[in-house]
Amino acid sequence: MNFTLTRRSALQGLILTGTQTVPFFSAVASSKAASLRSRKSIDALSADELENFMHAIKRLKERSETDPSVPNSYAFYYNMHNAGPGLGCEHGSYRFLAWHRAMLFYFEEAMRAIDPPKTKDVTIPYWNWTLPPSGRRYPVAFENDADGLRTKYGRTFPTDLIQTLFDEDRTTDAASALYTWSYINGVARGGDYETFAGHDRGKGGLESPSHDTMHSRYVQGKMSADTTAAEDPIFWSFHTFIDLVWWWRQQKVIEQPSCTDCGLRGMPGTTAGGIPGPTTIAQVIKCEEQLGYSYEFIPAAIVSLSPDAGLRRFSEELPGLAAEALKSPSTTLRFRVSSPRTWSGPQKLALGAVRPPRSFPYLAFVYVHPAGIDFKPGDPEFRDRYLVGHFSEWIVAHEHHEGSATTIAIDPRAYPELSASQTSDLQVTVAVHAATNLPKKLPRPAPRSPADLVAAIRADVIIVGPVKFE
Ligand SMILES: [Cu+2]
Repeated sequence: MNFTLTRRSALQGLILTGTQTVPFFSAVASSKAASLRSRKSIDALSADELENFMHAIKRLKERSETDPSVPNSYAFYYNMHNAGPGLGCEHGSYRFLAWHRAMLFYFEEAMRAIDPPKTKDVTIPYWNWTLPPSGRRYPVAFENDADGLRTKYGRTFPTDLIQTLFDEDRTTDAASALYTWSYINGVARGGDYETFAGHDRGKGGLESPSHDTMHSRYVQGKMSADTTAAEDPIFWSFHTFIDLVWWWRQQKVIEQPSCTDCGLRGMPGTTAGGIPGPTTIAQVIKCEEQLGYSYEFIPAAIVSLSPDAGLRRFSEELPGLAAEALKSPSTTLRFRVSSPRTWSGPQKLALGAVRPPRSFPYLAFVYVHPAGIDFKPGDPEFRDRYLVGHFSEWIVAHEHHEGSATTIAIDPRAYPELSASQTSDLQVTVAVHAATNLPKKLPRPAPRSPADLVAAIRADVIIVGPVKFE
């Protein structure tokens, strides 16, 4: 066993072996053939597995009830994430996926250690938020719904356990999934590592828009801001699915970020069970070999990777998202752009300096239409023809506030109306929709009307041009 890996030997290992990783959890790795732990969908758990998971969360919560600073309690772990600028979670960089993978590992270890033997085999179940929910809006296990649970899992659960997974600040309206697996799979398996996972200048394609949108628009409440998100117990299952998507990409390609400082801040270094835990990115690259877990996962659909995959329009790819956003206050930002000289191949539309706001999360849709055509987002035909993409932000109290360019790829073959238009002037209309159900601790109320939103945008500055085809 080698738990005293030095940075030097880790680096040498990386240099010598290229994309291979340094074995870290030798103890875990050596016994993995016998006991590789498995993370399952929360909807696929047996009644006993669900009860043990609920029980572990409940006991962790009880431990922090009188003193939130007690080590290895529920508050201890949510504070690892929610600690605020410069301290807690990593967002907006190549550390995003690795940091959250490490945090989930520590949390899972804490659940297993809290009350064995009942909790000794618990793993964090994931919430596959690309599937229609088993409850009204979430997996039924998170909905404080005794009848729904009995129907799904075949028996009753104690009321206090059911309530353990619920958070009353969440939005609870019935809804279907916003993102399809086809879309997430495209994000996971297309592009290079930086495009997928993030880089030193900002977010990758998994973090934004889908991760951000799910935090602030789908779940809302405490999940809308990085300083409160992990208090909501759905956070752990939500992020375990993010981790699964990275793992899914890794079934095809194993990569490491090219960082010089690969440390992960705030990691305790020792798990609740007393074994060494990861503190660097290099220690969390391979789930099975380094951390001892894998995923039980079957994609929702066999996803075609044919060259025609890029032909889908936004409205076909994410049909629910655009329709859902129309329900909340919105305002538009307009930009004139010159049409590309030729539409002979895919085009990139670059939106300059898209900044995270400080006081409210938003979801924004980008339309490109001939200047003479009215903007009609409520008209499905208009959306189908001219809606080309989206971006979103939740509330992140972090250092990264300079803004970065967001580029949206447009395949002209999917938008014949656009490439056939004779005009050399195009209108880019960005419809900004504010999320409304925000954490109670925020200083300013959420925008509730388009006028509030305009004021909030002025105060916060979301987008500064230029907007142009590249
Ligand atoms: Cu998150």
